[in-house]
Amino acid sequence: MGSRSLVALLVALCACQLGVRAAGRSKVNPRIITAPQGAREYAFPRSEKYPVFYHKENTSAIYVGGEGRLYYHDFATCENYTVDFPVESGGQCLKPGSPEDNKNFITLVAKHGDGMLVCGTGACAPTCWNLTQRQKSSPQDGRGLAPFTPDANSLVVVDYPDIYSTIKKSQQNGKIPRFRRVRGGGELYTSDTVMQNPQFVKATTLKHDESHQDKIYYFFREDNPDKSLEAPRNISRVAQLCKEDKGGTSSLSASKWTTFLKASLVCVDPATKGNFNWLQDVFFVPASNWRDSKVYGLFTNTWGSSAVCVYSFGDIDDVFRTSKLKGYNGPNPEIKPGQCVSSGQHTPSETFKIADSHPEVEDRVEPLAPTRSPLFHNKHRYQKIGVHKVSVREGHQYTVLYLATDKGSIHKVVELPEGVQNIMEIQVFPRKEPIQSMILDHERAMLYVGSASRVVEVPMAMCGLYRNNCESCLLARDPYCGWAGGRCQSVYQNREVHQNLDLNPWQGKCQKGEVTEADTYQNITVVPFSRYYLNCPVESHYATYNWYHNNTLIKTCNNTHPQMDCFYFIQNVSHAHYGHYLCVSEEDGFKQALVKERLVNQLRFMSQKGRATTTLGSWLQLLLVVLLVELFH
Ligand SMILES: *[C@@H]1O[C@H](CO)[C@@H](O)[C@H](O)[C@H]1NC(C)=O
Ligand SMILES: *[C@@H]1O[C@H](CO)[C@@H](O)[C@H](O)[C@H]1NC(C)=O
Ligand SMILES: *[C@@H]1O[C@H](CO)[C@@H](O)[C@H](O)[C@H]1NC(C)=O
Ligand SMILES: *[C@@H]1O[C@H](CO)[C@@H](O)[C@H](O)[C@H]1NC(C)=O
Ligand SMILES: *[C@@H]1O[C@H](CO)[C@@H](O)[C@H](O)[C@H]1NC(C)=O
Ligand SMILES: *[C@@H]1O[C@H](CO)[C@@H](O)[C@H](O)[C@H]1NC(C)=O
Ligand SMILES: *[C@@H]1O[C@H](CO)[C@@H](O)[C@H](O)[C@H]1NC(C)=O
Ligand SMILES: CC(=O)N[C@H]1CO[C@H](CO)[C@@H](O)[C@@H]1O
Repeated sequence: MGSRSLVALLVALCACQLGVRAAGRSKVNPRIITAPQGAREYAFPRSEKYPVFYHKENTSAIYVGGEGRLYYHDFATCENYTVDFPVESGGQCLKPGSPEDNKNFITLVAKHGDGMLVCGTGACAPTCWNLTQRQKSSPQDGRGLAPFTPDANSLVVVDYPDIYSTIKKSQQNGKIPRFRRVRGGGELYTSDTVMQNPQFVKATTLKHDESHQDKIYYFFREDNPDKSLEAPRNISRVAQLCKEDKGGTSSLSASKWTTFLKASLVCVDPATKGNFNWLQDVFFVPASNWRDSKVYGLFTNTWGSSAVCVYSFGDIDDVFRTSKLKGYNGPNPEIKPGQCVSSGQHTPSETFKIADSHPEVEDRVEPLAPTRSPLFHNKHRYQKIGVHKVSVREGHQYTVLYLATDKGSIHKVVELPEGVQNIMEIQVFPRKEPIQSMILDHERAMLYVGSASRVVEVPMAMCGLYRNNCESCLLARDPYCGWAGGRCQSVYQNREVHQNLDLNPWQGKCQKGEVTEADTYQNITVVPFSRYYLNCPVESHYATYNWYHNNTLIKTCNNTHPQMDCFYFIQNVSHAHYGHYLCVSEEDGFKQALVKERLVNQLRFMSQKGRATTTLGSWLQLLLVVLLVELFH
């Protein structure tokens, strides 16, 4: 940690001793943020190989499940404690191979009723505990809720009192993965023939208009039954189940879901026909009408590019309700496959038989109308997605995507009227540690980002980065920030800030009367008929630098040489040359005002302020420029 970061420690409100990498160092070009402003860090006492994270919305605390131990840390109050969860009964590993088998890795920390549910591998004897007020209950059998050894393909959804899980209940290998209801309204599982080698991504429950229509949706990848060479090997899917499913009526089907259907998810770029077939992560965005609830799907392709496709649950429901079943040409029974029956009823066995042998619908789920194409795609290999809605003045709402890269950083991508814009890269961890978890607190506008060694709480609004510079504040097009009272403020502090999120040009907004900005332009007096140059420091080869005079573009520097700054020469200063000059850098859509100079006519200015004419320093600079120009010719 550099000395400047140490200074920043003093700024932190909370006196937690452990490293708070806050505020302070902001690079000159804050497109890449290495020390997120206002971020707070909690480093675990020891590093954890398979950490799991739980954060309750609108609190400032995080729970971390590690090996045999649960950590609790409150970023606001510094309250912290640990609860030990040792292996209870010596373990039951059949083939104790790796020493890891003899440990209790916590794999689930979730809210359940009034308390918490904590489950772990228990050395091949999955075990759960209730945790209330730091007190753990006696251990319970956790089979189906925790795996026997840490397993990446396990998904558990707690929708109290129901719990759904994809974790196998027996230690024997070779079991086909299933999606189960393991707690609540009776145990059910998926037929072994309805999915081919599934890899589960995420699941959610969704309330429909009537409670017997409530559904569970889960997203997964599976092997493509089409084995032709040009077909992708993996296929991304959404599956539906009725929450009130009671299983079949025969002894063979009594414990099987009878309302399972699956559909393919399409995410294809229409311009290149590029197919993003590998579903990496999803994020659910609820709406007051369930049909408008959305799922943001993050897809990658074999070349390591990513795309985000957005689907509505209304469209997903339409596909399941109206599509033909793939390969089924017989008549439809009265209760159609996938249809939820009234509370307390069973799906007729005729319906179940058809659905069980034809679990896939023919129609595919396409992204939102009207474009039915990806929201965007780019060359990064993203791992996780989070979506936050930020409300700004006049009731407008903007959608901000947080995308975790495979290099320990997070991209902040804003949906703007003309398309998405990547406005910031936040390097969360000092040594590019992989991001294991990214949790959003929508209410408090915070991100909780976890690695194997720490959790960092990062505010979504980091407006101080824009250096209290009106142009930078507006140019950034960060919906969390705006200009008011001479400062770049967060919309959570002041809803009435000025922003630049619509399609209107930003030029001039900073001089408008209502924007009470201290005139931060540096006044420079220049003699008429003299030579003058304006110098904009080049901070990045990849950036483009633009000089504006009275809000009109006058010069662009591209592919800039690192030693060669972006100059603008005025051979012979005339009246038209006076006024406001602004240099703006732009990199990956991130714009920032770097130099602001106001050229004033010496004679007039002297009479007003009596300030000195062009200083010796600027004459020396000019000399240097002339020399440099000569050198490079
Ligand atoms: C944990 O809490 C104690 C007080 O209970 C405090 O002294 C300590 O600094 C806290 N540790 C962290 C890492 O915040
Ligand atoms: C979040 O917490 C704050 C303070 O504890 C409270 O005032 C607010 O109502 C809470 N918001 C929600 C949506 O629960
Ligand atoms: C744990 O909590 C759940 C729900 O709150 C309850 O049903 C269960 O009986 C509890 N188990 C123990 C052992 O306390
Ligand atoms: C530059 O001059 C203008 C007009 O005289 C004045 O309002 C402004 O404060 C000056 N700016 C600086 C940075 O001194
Ligand atoms: C600058 O412009 C003025 C008027 O246009 C002209 O008289 C003068 O010779 C010019 N000076 C130089 C150095 O070109
Ligand atoms: C600068 O580069 C951008 C992107 O490479 C290009 O669109 C633009 O036309 C270039 N401008 C100039 C003046 O070369
Ligand atoms: C720019 O503005 C200054 C002062 O507002 C004025 O003197 C000058 O003529 C303007 N120049 C152009 C090209 O608009
Ligand atoms: C990207 C990709 O092709 N991933 C998987 C597709 O499915 C096969 C077989 O299940 C896996 O081996 C690949 O890793």
